[in-house]
Amino acid sequence: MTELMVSLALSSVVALAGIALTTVYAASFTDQLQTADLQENLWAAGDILAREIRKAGQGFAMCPEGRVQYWLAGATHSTNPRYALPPLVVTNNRYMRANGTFTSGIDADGPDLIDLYYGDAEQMSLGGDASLTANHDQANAIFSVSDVTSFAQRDFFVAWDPVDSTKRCALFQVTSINVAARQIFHAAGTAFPSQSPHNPPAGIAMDPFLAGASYSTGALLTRVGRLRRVQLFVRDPKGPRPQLMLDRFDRDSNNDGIMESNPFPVADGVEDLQISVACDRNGNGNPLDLAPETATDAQKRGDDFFPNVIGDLGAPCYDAFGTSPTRPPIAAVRLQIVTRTRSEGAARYQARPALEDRAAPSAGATPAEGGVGGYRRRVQTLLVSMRNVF
Ligand SMILES: [Ca+2]
Ligand SMILES: [Ca+2]
Ligand SMILES: [Ca+2]
Ligand SMILES: [Ca+2]
Repeated sequence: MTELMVSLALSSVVALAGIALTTVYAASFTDQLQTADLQENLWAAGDILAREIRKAGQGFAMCPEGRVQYWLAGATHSTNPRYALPPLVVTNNRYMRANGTFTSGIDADGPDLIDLYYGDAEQMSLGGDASLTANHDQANAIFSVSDVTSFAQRDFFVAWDPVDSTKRCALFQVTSINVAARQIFHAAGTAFPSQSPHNPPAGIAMDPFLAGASYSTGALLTRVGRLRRVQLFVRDPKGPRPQLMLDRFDRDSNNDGIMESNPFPVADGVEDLQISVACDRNGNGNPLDLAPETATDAQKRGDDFFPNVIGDLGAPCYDAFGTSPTRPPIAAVRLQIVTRTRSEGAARYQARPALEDRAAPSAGATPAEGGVGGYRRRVQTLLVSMRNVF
């Protein structure tokens, strides 16, 4: 009997020890996994963002300051000639809620969203330039060129004049090709693809980006291929499962030539994405005047980065549809990314840090909202210079 009790007691001790050991081991293993995820998600998010941002403006580098006039589908004749395609557009405080809808954009406490526009590199490498053999027939939407073999219906292309710098770049979409006559058509309208919503109606003056009515013999058409729009943003930043999302706008379900949203997650645990852009806004010739860490808010309001402090001075760069073409182009983008662990551990960690123009969470914030709690966090800062914009 005594032997049995001793034996039972011993096996209980052994079993308990086994359970305790397993629990400790599991906690440590989960902790290691979460820490690895935290770092991997941070690298993944930074890598994807930097790679996409470097592509912004690809295909338009020959245009003065990377600017190309673009007919924004649905806009009116009076406003449209003022549009140029911005390689990069940052929307401050805009993110996707857990239910898939977006904040209004005036939320004063959230991650930022970025839109990028560029030509598809693979497509571009297939073809070179074609030069005009006659003046642009704008009334009939015809470009007569030396060679049409590298162009295809639906391709985007840039018209520009390497000799006459007063004639800026403009973006068109091929609606049909007459191979025998070597003519490229750019009909405007909504019957895609025989008409394109991205083409200006015939007879529209392209000022202020074109000083003259249109392009003359000798001007060039450069093939862009597919026009890409890529959007990156955070989903559910204050909820249980924050993620970095990417949208390629690569779906056209109703075949109207206007690409539709189709977002998917690219990195887990991304809780904040703060973006500020720089151009030579203070006019000293240096597009990257950085405020030092010790700078006051007033000094950061005067530096080249925007918006890197609460109440920063108004958008100074060429950074959105319809902004003045006299504004300097964006020279660099600064990204600040925060990742957090998937679940809360027993230990208590610091709150989400204040970054750029986003303040630290308020004292009453829950751990998921960024407050003090069991989520571990990591921060990365990246400075990406623009490769295709001058
Ligand atoms: Ca911001
Ligand atoms: Ca569509
Ligand atoms: Ca400067
Ligand atoms: Ca600033």
